[in-house]
Formats: sequence, structure tokens, C-alpha cells
Amino acid sequence: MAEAATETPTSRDRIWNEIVRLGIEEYIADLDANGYTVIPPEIAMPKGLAERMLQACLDVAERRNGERPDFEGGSTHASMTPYQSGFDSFQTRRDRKLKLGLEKAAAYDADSPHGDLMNSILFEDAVFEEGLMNPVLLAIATYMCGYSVTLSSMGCWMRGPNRSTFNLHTDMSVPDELLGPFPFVCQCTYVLTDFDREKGATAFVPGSHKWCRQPVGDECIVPANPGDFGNPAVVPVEAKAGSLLIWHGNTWHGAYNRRAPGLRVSVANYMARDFMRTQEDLRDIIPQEMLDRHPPRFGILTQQGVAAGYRNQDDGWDKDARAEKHNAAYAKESGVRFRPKDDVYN
Ligand SMILES: O=C(O)CCC(=O)C(=O)O
Ligand SMILES: [Fe+2]
Repeated sequence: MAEAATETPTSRDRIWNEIVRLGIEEYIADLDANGYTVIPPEIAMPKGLAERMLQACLDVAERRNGERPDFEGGSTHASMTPYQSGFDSFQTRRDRKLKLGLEKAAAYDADSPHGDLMNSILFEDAVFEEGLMNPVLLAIATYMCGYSVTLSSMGCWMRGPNRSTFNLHTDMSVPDELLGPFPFVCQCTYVLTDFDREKGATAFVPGSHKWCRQPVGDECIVPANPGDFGNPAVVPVEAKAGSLLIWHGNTWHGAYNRRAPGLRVSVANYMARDFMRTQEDLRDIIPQEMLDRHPPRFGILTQQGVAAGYRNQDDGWDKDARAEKHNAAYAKESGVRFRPKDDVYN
């Protein structure tokens, strides 16, 4: 496909030209048609990025959980209970289980479809900054959510063999009336171990991003085997370790359980348009040295260009001034008038 050719390129033209430069047009077509796409390792994660990111994730798990994950066998993460998985540190989980007492804790003894979700990993290793600044990830996130896109959260999903499938959902927690065709969010997931049905692939309903509604009731169920009770339109994604799996915020997705031994590891970069409330509050906690080692776009991605959320008039002025500084630096670097009136996508 040809480059966009206009005398004064809009940001739509610019991002299309970047997509052509990177040679990823076919994946954009796939994303538009199906609501998700897999960029293969040689394009998505060159220079050993996947191996380095995987090691960093195993290190994070070891630091947070106090034991090295059993990568080959998956025993440390096999059939985790819901209280073990998800949103708490290992210590918090243990405390919560103690507080709940044995009787109530039994209610948590079911098999979790999620495994261990380790949130807020950006500060854990510089490789996660590198992943965020990957030109391929940025081109697709920009295509979806504009040049002012921000990182809403970055987390590592680590899962061992388990029994439960993960229910279908969209990544937009809003009522159907608010789901439009333009993505407000997109999920950019680094696949760090092979994904297929046996290995617990992400599950998708192709084309569901166009329906602009949430799945409900039985249609949320991912059938463990073809023909089992659940949504018959679900398919497992096939992706080699080192791929970048991207989906539109409206796309219905969940996951198959992992039948193979060993760990399934991925890093989710959840990207959101800049007017949205983000999952992580990064704005005040990014150290200056971190900002200094990257071009201005890193500041935009880490919410430095967002002024909203002031506490009083003075604070509002301060936040405006900081945002303006970052936005101006980014506009100068990129030449993109990315905020606020450039075109409908931004
Ligand atoms: O486990 C998966 O593959 C899906 C995770 C998920 O729902 C997400 O990252 O938004
Ligand atoms: Fe999701």
C-alpha cells in the first residue's frame, strides 16, 4: 500500500506513513478486520528484547513472591487460587488469607483463570521502558488511540497449568451506549512464551470489536473444548514467543486454560487515550532521570502531558505548566500537532 501523499500531512497521514515505513500494513488490515493481530517476533521484538523481558519478569516474580518461578514445570503457578492471583502483593495475599480465616478462605480455593498478575512493573527493569518505546508498539497504539496516547498500566501475567478458562470481556469498562467504533483503549501484549490452545492462548471472538457492546451471560464463556458449553465463535490465538499481540478495546477476549506444563508469561501494555482515567497514576512518580534518558514521547506516554486532576487553583496552574512543557517538547520533536484540534483521531 502506498504512503499517504498530502502537502500538509495530518496526524492520520503521519501515522500511516510510519506504518508503511515499518512494513506492518498487513497487520493493521488484520486488526481492522478482526479486532486483533499478531506481529511476529522478527518485527515485534528484535535485538533479543523478548528474552531480556522474560528474564526480567521472572526476576520480578522472584522479588515479589520470594521464590524463583518454576519456568519449565510451572509448579509455582499451577492452579493458583483466586486469592493468590490478581491484584495484591504476595505478602498482602498471605495476610488477607490469614485475616479471612480458614472457613472463608475455603471460598477462595477454586482454580483461578488469571494466574499471578503482577502490576506496575515499569520501574522494575529498564527493559520495560524499552518495550514501551518500541516503534512497532507505538505505531499501532498511535493508529488506535492517537499521538497523545498514554500508558494506562503495565503488568505481567504469569500463569501455570490450570483448569479454568478466563471469561470473555472487552477492555472498556463502560455501558454499551458508550462503546463506539473508535478505540478509546488498546491492549498491546508482549507474548513471552508460545501461545496456542494447549499453552493457554488468549481467546478471541473475531470481528466482535465492531459490535460495540459487552458480551453477556453464557456468551462470555470460553469453551475448554470445541463443542463444550459456551460461546461457539471463540478461537485461540497462535503466537510465537516474542510476538506482539494487539487488540482493540472493544474486542471480546478471554483465555484458554493452560494444559501444557510450564509457565505462560506475557506483558500487557494497556494504552488509553489521554482524556481517560488511567489504571496507574504515573504522572507524579516518574523520576527525572527516567524522563531524561528518553525522547519527549516517553513523557507523554507516562502521563506528564496530562493536566487534569488539580487540587486547587495553584495546583492547577502548576499542572498546566508541567503538561504544557512536555506537550511542547513532544510537538517540537515530532512535528505533530497532536493536541487538541488536529483531527478527529487526536
Ligand atoms: O489472559 C489473557 O490472555 C487475556 C488477558 C486480558 O484480558 C487482558 O490483558 O486484557
Ligand atoms: Fe482483558
